[in-house]
Amino acid sequence: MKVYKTENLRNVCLLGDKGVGKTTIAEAALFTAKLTTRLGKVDEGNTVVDYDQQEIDRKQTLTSKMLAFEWEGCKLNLLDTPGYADFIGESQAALWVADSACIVIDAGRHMTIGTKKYKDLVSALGKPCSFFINRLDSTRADWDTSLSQIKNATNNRAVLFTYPCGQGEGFTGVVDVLEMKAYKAVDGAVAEMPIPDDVKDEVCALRTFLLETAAETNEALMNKYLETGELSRDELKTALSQGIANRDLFPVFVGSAGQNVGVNLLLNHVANVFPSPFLVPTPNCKKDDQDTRLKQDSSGPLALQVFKITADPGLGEVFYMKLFSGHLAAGDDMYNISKNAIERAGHLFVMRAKDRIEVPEVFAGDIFATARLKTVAIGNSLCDKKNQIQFDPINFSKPAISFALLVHSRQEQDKLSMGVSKLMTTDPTFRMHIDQEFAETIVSGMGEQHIDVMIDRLHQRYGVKPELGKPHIPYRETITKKADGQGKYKKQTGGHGQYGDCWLKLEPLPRGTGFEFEDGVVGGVIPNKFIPSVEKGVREACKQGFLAGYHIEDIKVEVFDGSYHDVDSSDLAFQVAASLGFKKIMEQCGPILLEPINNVEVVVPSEYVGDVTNDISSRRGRIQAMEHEGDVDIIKTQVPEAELYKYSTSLRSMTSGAGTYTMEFSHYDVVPPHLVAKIVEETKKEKAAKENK
Ligand SMILES: Nc1nc2c(ncn2[C@@H]2O[C@H](COP(=O)(O)OP(=O)(O)OP(=O)(O)O)[C@@H](O)[C@H]2O)c(=O)[nH]1
Ligand SMILES: [Mg+2]
Repeated sequence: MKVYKTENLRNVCLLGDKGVGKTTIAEAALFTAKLTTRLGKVDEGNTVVDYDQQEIDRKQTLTSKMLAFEWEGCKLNLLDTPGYADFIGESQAALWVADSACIVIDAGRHMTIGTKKYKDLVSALGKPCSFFINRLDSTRADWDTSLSQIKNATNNRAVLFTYPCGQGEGFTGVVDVLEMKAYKAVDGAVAEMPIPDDVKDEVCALRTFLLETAAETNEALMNKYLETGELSRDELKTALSQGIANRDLFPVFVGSAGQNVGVNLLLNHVANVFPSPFLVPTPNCKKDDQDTRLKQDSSGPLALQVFKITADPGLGEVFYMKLFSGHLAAGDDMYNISKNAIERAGHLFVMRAKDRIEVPEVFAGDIFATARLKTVAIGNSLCDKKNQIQFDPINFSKPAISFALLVHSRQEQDKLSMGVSKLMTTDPTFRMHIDQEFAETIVSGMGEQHIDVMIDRLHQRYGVKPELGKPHIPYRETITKKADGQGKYKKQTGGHGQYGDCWLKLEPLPRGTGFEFEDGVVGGVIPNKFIPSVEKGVREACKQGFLAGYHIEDIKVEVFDGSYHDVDSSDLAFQVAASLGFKKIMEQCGPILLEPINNVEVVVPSEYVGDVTNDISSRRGRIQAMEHEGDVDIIKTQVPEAELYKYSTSLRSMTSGAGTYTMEFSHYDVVPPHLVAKIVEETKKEKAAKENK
């Protein structure tokens, strides 16, 4: 492949709801560019793009793919992404480095809530955006409805660049509005055909509208258009590119990727009209302590950002980067500002799904991959050490669901820890931590399907298959009443005996205080050296719990009296005495169970508010506030953590995938009495099962 300069690069990210045909478009693009000899089908598991076995088995895209190919004098980097919400991190990273998005819509389903979410992602980054209304051949196709919804979503700035000839069973082809040429598919290959009479008038009117739109971008162009009624190709191209780059214009394409109709025209316009990286500024970065956005220009300073890491059986880790500014040749040094380390760019590759094509150099705006880097993580910025530029971190959604991973041996645990940390380097939406209290490995991800895919990967790549469990709820215990009493430990077993005796007073403290210990002993009835032993015994007993084995908190313990023996008293004897006494006194202190309560903020389209709030109530949640913003509602609520297991899945099914939520720990509160017995019993059963293992 030739080396391409900035003006001839086009980085387009295909986004859209699951199953709308993104991968089929990418596949049709490769076939049209004669890089494959047949049109791959997702259903038949023979696509170049969804090459991973997990993708073939599930018939869906799981990770973003970069597809570099040459078209009309340009290098197109198409980025195919997964549509299923669990894998949104892949879409977020791909969009970050793209210079425009193409949102794919199913002409039978229109702007679904999932589609709107992707549209919002593009708007939030201020990137140029186009649409492809796909599946025009399907019986449910109604492209007019799709188009009017797109117009609504873009403040009426969406314009058809291609026009369909019929739809459903009557779908025969697509017309290029600018070129006034029509195309159909013959055995999957693109063939020209005459423009059908019944669409001619409409296409002419659209062409005039496009010319007027282009002419309106500047006065000289408008004057020329008014005088001659035409614009040159270059004038049209420049004006439309600028309009798209400024988000004044949202091109809309139509077609059937399944039949390979309309994809060639999308590629033509991407090459000829879509903005080159020159017209699209970089993400925000810090340069000389100032926030700025750079021009994507090869004569600018070296500035790269890593957006994706994959594991390759031959190469090890493969690092995908965008060269946002400057020029990079194989063998050049790069300074990883995020890690303060120099890295060398060895071989540079342009990627086409899993195929690597080596190139000697890359220019600003290009996306490429390299290997054998030592310090680089997703989001890291690389630059010249003497001219430091650090990009903002890539916006990834926060994990929404957690599970415990259970294995049965030390050896499996080692494999698990290693596998999970490797997977974490390739997926920033997959996290792990060890819960010290229960000695559990807890993983978090975007949803059940995400976790399921990760478990499969752990099995396939690292040979460990953990079971998924519900993470333990870190309940706590506390007391409601004051009480005091004696703890005494006396043992005479011939020779040296054991003697410890202490009087303890227990009293409740305000929620969140923790543990306090007071030495109220006077007159040396317990020698000073044994007071820490009493405290240690009490603390140990607090850890062991009283009702159900959970930590006892928000309690004050005072040792106020006792006795000792010159020979038999020891550190251990006082620890045991304190612990025994503590447990005895607890019975009179009205012990209760506390549970963690989380602040949960749910964002849903207004039509689902009723269902979501009812569901929150059934989860013992308390609504704190409701806010209305545009067509969504924000519900602020507090819900016990125990009721939030798999909440992301329920919320998604309740809201057709549109609802999102964030949560964080708020405080501990009393478990309602009718639930205590059940929790105590479950905990005891679990303990017994653990001991029997
Ligand atoms: N009839 C018809 N079917 C299509 C068309 N495009 C795609 N399909 C089918 O729709 C299904 C989903 O297509 P994909 O290309 O996998 O969709 P996707 O958007 O990549 O899906 P995800 O990767 O899950 O987000 C497959 O069965 C395709 O064969 C089309 O133009 N017409
Ligand atoms: Mg796909």
